[in-house]
Amino acid sequence: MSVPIAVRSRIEELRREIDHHNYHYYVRDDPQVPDAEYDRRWRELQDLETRYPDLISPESPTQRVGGEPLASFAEVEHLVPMLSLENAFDEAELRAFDRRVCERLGYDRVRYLAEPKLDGLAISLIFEGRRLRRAATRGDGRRGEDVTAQVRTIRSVPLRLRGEGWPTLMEVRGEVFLPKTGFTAINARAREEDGKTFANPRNAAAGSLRQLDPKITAQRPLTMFCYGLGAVQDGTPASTHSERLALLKDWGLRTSPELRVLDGIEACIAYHQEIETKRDALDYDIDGVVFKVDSLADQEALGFVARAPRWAIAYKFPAQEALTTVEAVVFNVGRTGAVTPMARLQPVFVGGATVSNATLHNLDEIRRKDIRAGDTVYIRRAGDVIPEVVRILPERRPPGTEPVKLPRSCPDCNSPVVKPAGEAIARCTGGLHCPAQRKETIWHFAARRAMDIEGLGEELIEQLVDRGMLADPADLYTLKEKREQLIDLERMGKKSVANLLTAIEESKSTTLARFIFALGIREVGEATAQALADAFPDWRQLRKIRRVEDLVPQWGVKGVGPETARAVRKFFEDKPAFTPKGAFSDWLVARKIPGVTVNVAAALVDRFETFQALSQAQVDDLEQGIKGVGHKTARAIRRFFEDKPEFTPEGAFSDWLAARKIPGVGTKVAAALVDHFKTFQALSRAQVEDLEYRKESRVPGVGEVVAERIVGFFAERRNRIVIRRLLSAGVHWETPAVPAAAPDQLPLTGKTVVITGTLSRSRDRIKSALQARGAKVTSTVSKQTDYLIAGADPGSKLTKARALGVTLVDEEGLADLLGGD
Ligand code: 0OX
Repeated sequence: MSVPIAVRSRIEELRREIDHHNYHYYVRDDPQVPDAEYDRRWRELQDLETRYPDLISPESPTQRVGGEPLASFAEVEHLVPMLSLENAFDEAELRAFDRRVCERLGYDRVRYLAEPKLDGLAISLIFEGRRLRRAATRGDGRRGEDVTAQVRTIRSVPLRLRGEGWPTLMEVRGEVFLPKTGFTAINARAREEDGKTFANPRNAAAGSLRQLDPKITAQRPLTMFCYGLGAVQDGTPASTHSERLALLKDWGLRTSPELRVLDGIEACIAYHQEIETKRDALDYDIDGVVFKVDSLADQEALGFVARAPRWAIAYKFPAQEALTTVEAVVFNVGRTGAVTPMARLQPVFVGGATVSNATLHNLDEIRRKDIRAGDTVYIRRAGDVIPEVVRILPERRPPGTEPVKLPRSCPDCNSPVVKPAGEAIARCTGGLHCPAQRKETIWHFAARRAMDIEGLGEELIEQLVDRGMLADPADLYTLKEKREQLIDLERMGKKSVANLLTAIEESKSTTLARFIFALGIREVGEATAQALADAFPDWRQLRKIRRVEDLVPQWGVKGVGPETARAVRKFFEDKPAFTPKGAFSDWLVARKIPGVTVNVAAALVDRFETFQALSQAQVDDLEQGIKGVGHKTARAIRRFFEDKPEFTPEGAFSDWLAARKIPGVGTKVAAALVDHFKTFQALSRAQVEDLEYRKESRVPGVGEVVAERIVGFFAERRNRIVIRRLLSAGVHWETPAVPAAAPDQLPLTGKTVVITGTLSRSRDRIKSALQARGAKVTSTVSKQTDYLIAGADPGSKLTKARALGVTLVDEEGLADLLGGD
């Protein structure tokens, strides 16, 4: 196919542009165009290459990921062996290196090139002219593995060099690695997919590069910093290592952004310190700093010993990982009540310090890593981060170890510890009185959005608690009796003590919502506290709450969904025949007495009529003329009754119901229905809405979980004591005029209200306003409904209400109903 010249040059132009943007994006970290611009060019190039496949060349940016998975990696020989580095582990060793270099060269001081030592994989690239021809792993230094297809997927490795003046052939040496952020992302994905995660970025980089299928490598955000050259043919003149690296950078290879040329050893020591401080902030793992004599002539003069050059050294940081054993797993309670596990370790020197504790984060993490007391573990201490257990060595686990268990009660206050299903964190329920949580509780209580005690900051609370002057929020109101002690506190002048005491006094006058929020009930934020205060303007009603249902009322029967509810309703609409005898008969069948079939049961009930009579019947009586009952069945029945089976009319009713084969009604649901409605009559009259199980929150934002927290909080005797002390110290708020009255005297007591359609206020708000006035708010219109509050687009509820003659109320009418509120 003939290709128009214009297409040829457009393709070349697009490739150049894309290479250029890749270079700025991946090598210089400095994107030049928005992603969309880049994508547009990319798509155009792809389109043209699809239309003119003859023009596809291996150097095209679209061809980074190509080819089939390899069967194995081919072994290749390096043109010049890849050397290794001598190590220095302390300053003295580094100084000794510098002395040796100076002596051999006959100088007082030497210029060094310095850069961080990457913890990745050493790779050698071969460029012929501008073209990348081969990439190989270090291997044993002489021979490595051909990973060209894999390395071509690394965006910061150019397939064609930029600029000009490249040698006819050169080996570029550098380190391929995975940035920390990429490592986190890969592991997050692996955790979701198959749970097999990498222990560290180095392993992840190695695992990614050693993929026979380059398509997999392409999905890993690997990158490469280049730090030197191997073989060079017809090289460009450069007299120093740093000039060489500058050339590599101009040609589009990535070099370390931390590269520095330093004059003399003192500068090297300072640089090492500087990088160590920076270490955690770098987005890649490093394990030291490399120093190289900068002058190439001096490098040559120094030469090699064994496989290591005399002109370079790695000054390593203290190891961040070490092996030790877990002596015990203990639990600590944090300021917020979080109960967190810690490993007590056989002390070990790691990352420059002795470590004897490591965080275990939470129980799920312990399970995931399967950590037990007695295990040998890798621990990691990076910078200022709390040491953590990386993994265990299963092969070193001694016999008789036990999985870690969560303590049942708080180690600090003995209150129960709970771990809600689906949450990682276990918590102490001690709330207001747990010593571990004191500071946080008091701080929250005094916060601006809570009781708003000005001048009571974290630091002061810390001091007051540490000196035993405060143990819970109620103690704040007796602080005035300790005025002298307060003045003793550091930095507390008389005036600030007076100010603090005034602020505490003033905080007594508050609002109910603030007070509820200040109690620090878990999950009860400001909005929920406000909603609770609206729904329970009378605090005593809230305080009395003992059951989740008081906050989240339930209707209908558990286990009955809408379809079952309709099926039950339909069943009873057909007026099924129900007699106590029939029920008794079904009860008998359900007992599964050998030989007692439906017919036999019916015959037995026909003959004996009552449970009493049948239960006393002897084998002889049973055998006499009952159709289908032989001696064996008669004895089985007798034996059954000798065990004194429990018989109740409800039980029989329930068995009757279960035997009716109503869709969705098995023995469990039947029992629940009977338990709820008790009699046939009541159940047969139940409407779908009486049957269907629903729960509805009475207070916006308070679902079952929050309700459980509230119930749990008030159930704790010690919390109630603190509250009583707060109130008797004089904490008070204004109770709104409306419903301070007893519930049976509220304006809407006894009225049942249904809300439908769209109204100007949220349904939840209207509902709580109605409830605050004593109304019962339900969700379905029935004969019991007194008012239907109908907003815009009311739907079927309005039709039903009209049919039943229910009073209809619009927005305006609602305002009247709420007494102009
Ligand atoms: C690194 C690194 C490793 C190689 C042999 C002589 C000098 N891991 O970051 N090696 C070298 O150079 C050595 N430089 C580095 N930056």
